[in-house]
Amino acid sequence: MTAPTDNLRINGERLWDSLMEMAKIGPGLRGGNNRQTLTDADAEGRKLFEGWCEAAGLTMGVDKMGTMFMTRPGTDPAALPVYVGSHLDTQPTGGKFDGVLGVLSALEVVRSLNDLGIKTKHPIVVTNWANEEGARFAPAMLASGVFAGQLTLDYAYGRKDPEGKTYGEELKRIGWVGDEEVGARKMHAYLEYHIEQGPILEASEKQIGVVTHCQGLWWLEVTLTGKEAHTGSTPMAMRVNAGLAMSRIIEMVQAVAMENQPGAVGGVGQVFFTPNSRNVLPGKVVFTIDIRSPDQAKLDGMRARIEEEAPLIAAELGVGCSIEPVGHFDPVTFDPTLVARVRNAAERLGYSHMDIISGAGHDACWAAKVAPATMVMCPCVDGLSHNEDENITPQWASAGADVLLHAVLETAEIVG
Ligand code: HGY
Ligand code: MN
Ligand code: MN
Repeated sequence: MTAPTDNLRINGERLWDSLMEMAKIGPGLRGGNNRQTLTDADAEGRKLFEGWCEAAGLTMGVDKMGTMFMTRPGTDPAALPVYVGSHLDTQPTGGKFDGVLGVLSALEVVRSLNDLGIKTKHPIVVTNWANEEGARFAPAMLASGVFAGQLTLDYAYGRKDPEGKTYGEELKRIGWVGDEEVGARKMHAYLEYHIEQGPILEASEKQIGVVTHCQGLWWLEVTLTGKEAHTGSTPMAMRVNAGLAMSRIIEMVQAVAMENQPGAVGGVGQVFFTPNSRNVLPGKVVFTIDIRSPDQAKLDGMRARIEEEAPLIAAELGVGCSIEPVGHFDPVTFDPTLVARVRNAAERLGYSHMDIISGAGHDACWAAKVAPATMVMCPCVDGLSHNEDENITPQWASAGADVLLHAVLETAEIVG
């Protein structure tokens, strides 16, 4: 494959304008976004994206999970497409760039190829994966997980949000149930551009992250059964305190993650108390433990320790405990050929770069199961993400999109 020459760049201003335009949809309370999957805001963002893709001459396909595939034809109709994308859905207090940068940079790659009149042998498919975040419907990367054959469509359709609405119902309600079988599409390769969501690139003063691996993850949903009782008149010795059990289990998760340093993380981001009344001890506490590591043995060892110790901690307080895995993927090694193309592109374009392991999960992790896949990363301010203050500079955004352009072109093969 011949590499493009170093003067090929995307239109950074147009990319930034599109990012700011999309950020107006599903605004958060502090300048970020709340465009959760399958909400009306998500539907509005999808329509904006669809219009932009139509204007760029792309044809749309949608699968039964609601993932959007926008195709730029190649010169060889028999050649499998190069897929380039990420996700437009956000966390409830998300930033403007997590996922969105990858989808709109993929669109910018196509817009730039149109401007430059460049044709490629392989088609290019700009992709917006449904429900990457897993904030409303667990697990994360749900649609790409079904696409990669790791999860079934029925399982995905049945996933419920905290209000008890199912994925299937909500996808139908917003009118985005596609007709394509999920996973029927075959990929020549998959590339994803994403903000790092951590502090490494900024601290190292590098413009580009050459992503070689992604750490693995377990989401363990813990249900603790205590006894509803009056917080005032119930003597301490009589309490069956599920809230106390939860706090001790979270302390244990912290200790297990710290014992597995370096290269392990563990924590809890979501808790539900029932009845969640200030003066009632909870009868039920449900929370999800999120543990991750790039090291398979550490990841599985942490899960085993937590599954063994949590019930013992609960039992000491007379609290019932059940644990259900609700999300998982093993550590991922991205395709060395594609990784080298990203690294060479950064070098050719004169951007500082370093190899990096992704701390966050991405749709690329599941795409890597069915095709050669890799990622490009840019820094983010203070390493902050999943926070409305998430921020990047236009220069960072453009540098990564330039690298994406080059890696995509080398993979899709310039013709003529
Ligand atoms: O959880 C993750 O790593 C991703 O943000 N969905
Ligand atoms: Mn993301
Ligand atoms: Mn995210």
